Amino acid sequence: MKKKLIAGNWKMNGSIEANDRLVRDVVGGLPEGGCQVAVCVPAPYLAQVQMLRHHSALELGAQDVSAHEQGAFTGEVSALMLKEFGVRYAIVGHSERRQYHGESDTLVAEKARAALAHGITPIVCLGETLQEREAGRTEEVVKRQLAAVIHLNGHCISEIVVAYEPVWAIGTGRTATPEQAQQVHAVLRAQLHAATPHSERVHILYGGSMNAANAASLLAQPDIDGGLIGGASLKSADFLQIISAAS
Ligand code: 3PY
Repeated sequence: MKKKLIAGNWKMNGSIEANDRLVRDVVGGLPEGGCQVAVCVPAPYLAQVQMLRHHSALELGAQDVSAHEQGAFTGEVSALMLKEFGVRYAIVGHSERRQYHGESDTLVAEKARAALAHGITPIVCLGETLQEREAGRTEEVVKRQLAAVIHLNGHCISEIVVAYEPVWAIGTGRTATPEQAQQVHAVLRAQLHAATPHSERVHILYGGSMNAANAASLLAQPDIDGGLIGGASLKSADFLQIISAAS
């Protein structure tokens, strides 16, 4: 059975001083032989965290990646650049980027493709809004979002990580119940299964206010293979508690 994956999403938080303390505490508290662990940090801190994690099991992630290889794309960071900093994962399609930066399903799929082309595992985020859930459209929405990624990356779809993040549970303190989350994860697993014989390899993470108190019950669900952790990844004690629940 594959190990679970716990990835922290720091979002736009951190400072050189705070990162130093946080990463040292997390690295120092990682259980031996435990689950896979990563932190997805703001781009300016990649070099610092790459140095701090050195020789530990903590993996490094970015929070976005350009769909382009190089050139006149002011402000963008390419997969090749991330690779030079030892980046293993890149979040793509987080709802905050879909919502505030107008990222479409197609652009998210292109970003996943750019990451995969350089050996970076995209953590593809998808999820429905409250309005869509209340209209009974959850399944249709997440399947559409995943279908775009499968369409463009079908040949290596077993290399991605999927993160189901219901938009109504992001940064709100509201969490999907384990049963609600499992229901959607099972739909996504079935969709992956239809696309690749290696669907069991794909980690399907739950994200959206996963914390130290609710992690164990979410992680006990058969199709929840880990978590993408927002606020709780900024506190080493909470993050380590989630890691321990997944190990
Ligand atoms: C959250 O936990 O709110 C997240 O958005 C994780 O990506």
